[in-house]
Amino acid sequence: MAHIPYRPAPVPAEEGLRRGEALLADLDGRRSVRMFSDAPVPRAMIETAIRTASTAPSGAHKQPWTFAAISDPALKRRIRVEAEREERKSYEERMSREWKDALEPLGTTWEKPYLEVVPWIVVLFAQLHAVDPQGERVRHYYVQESCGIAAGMFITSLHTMGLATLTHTPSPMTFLRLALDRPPNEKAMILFPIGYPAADATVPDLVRKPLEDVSVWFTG
Ligand code: IYR
Repeated sequence: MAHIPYRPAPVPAEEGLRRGEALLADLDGRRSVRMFSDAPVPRAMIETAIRTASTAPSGAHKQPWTFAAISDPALKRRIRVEAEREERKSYEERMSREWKDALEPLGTTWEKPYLEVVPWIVVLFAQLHAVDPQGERVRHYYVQESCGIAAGMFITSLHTMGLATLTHTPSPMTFLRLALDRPPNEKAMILFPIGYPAADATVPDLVRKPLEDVSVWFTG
């Protein structure tokens, strides 16, 4: 592949820090939301968030992701019914006492009414490998890492547009591949309900770990 010059406009450190602090303040205000408004969200905003996510770095630049965007009410209903069927089994039979205790402060249950309230659901599928036009398997690398980074950038984009979401992982998620008719090389990784938060939405009063608890420094 040809290499081309990369000359982003220089940012003086002071200005850079100011920008970083502004982004931090904005992202620190982001919360995972489970209470949504049914107010419509323009398709262009979902497209922008997907295009933003797709700028993420990825192993060997394979961009091993597919974002499935759903606004069809019948499909949202099906996803809710099937997600709740799995979640109910998880909460009642599969999750350990320790796991349920860890979730208790968040107040989550197997019920997911928001899956039908939101104007959009986006499912992030990780492409475990690709298939070329001759039907040959093409390897993908660091698929989980690449998709994880893309997911973070997707969430950041939604937040900056004033939208709310939740990283929802109904488990197992195989029903999503079937419901959305995706090929066997794609594995559902995260389901994002997307919309504006409900006017009376509440979120758990959680606290983020301070810098000292999330970093170690080696400065010589
Ligand atoms: N997937 C379930 C359970 C759940 C698990 C974790 I870890 C969370 O942080 C939140 C929920 C659910 O969506 O309810």
